[in-house]
Amino acid sequence: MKRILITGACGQIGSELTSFLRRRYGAENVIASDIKEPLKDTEESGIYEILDVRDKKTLKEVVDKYSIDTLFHMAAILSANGEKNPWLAWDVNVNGLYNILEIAREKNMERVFIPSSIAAFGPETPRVKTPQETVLKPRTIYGVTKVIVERLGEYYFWKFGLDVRGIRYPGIISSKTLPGGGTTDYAVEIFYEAVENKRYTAFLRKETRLPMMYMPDCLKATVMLMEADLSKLKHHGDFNLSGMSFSVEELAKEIKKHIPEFTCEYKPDFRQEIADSWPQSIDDSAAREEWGWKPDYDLSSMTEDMINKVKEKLK
Ligand code: NAD
Ligand code: AKB
Repeated sequence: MKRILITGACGQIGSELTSFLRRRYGAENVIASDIKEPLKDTEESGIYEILDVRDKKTLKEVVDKYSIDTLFHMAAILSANGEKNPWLAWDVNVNGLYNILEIAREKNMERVFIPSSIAAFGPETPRVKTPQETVLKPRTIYGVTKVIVERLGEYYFWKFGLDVRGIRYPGIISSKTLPGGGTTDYAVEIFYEAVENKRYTAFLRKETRLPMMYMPDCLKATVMLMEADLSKLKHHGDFNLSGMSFSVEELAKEIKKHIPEFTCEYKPDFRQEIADSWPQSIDDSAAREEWGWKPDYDLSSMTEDMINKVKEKLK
């Protein structure tokens, strides 16, 4: 992993991953890209390229210009936005993915990271402690594209020897960049509203329980998997990963411990059906056995840190 290109570097995960990888591997070795104009600190801390992953020609030019040998492909359309525009979700998540895999194959790249999601599961999947090997019959276009990510990545591994790795991320909670149109976004929005207005209206029912993870654990897991010894991996692009699991009401109660005046209302919208088709908790024993995964944050430590960070940000 000498020269890294990140796609989707302005997103919720991409923005923090860029800083994390620049600190770890050297700013000059981590090129950030996105379809958007750069975030201020992403541009100031290293090289930035405007890049649409559906445009294979420009992707190839950027890869050649910086002699890229490793890709972190974070560009995607998430679940809620995907249901509003399934055609765009297919175009970015599948045609973009194909360009990434083809360029990585053509350039004989060392390693490629492509995230999957708990959205790869569906209503027929066991919802509690969802096993590593199970039914993948998602009902969202986003979930369908994530199954394609997993299966096509695995195909390139076996057919062409391309070292493709990936994690089925749970909902990611973070304070730097707002989430980009998913179903788990409530678990970030609630902190901003609690700190600013002491009230929040959730778009999911209070008993809705989903698997979640705090950003420091997400970054740690991503790098741990990318640095893992390939010979120890039995899985490649589809690792289950668990951080914590809570209902909307449990999160609201935890926030109330820090902000006693906080109240939460529940007005479910179209995202409820998506959440109801996803797991409530995840069995990540394969990640623990194959690359030593263990999270640092639980509901209580994440909540305390998020409140402090959001308060600082909104000062
Ligand atoms: P995000 O929506 O916050 O960011 C995605 C970025 O991709 C955006 O900055 C957007 O501008 C960019 N993008 C969109 N179309 C593009 C295109 N055509 N070309 C280049 N860039 C484009 O998403 P995120 O939360 O940072 O997610 C990153 C990855 O992790 C995605 O694959 C997502 O599916 C996966 N994931 C995220 C979560 C989560 O909770 N955040 C959970 C599971 C999986
Ligand atoms: C979403 O809600 O779409 C994402 C995800 C879990 O993949 N956060």
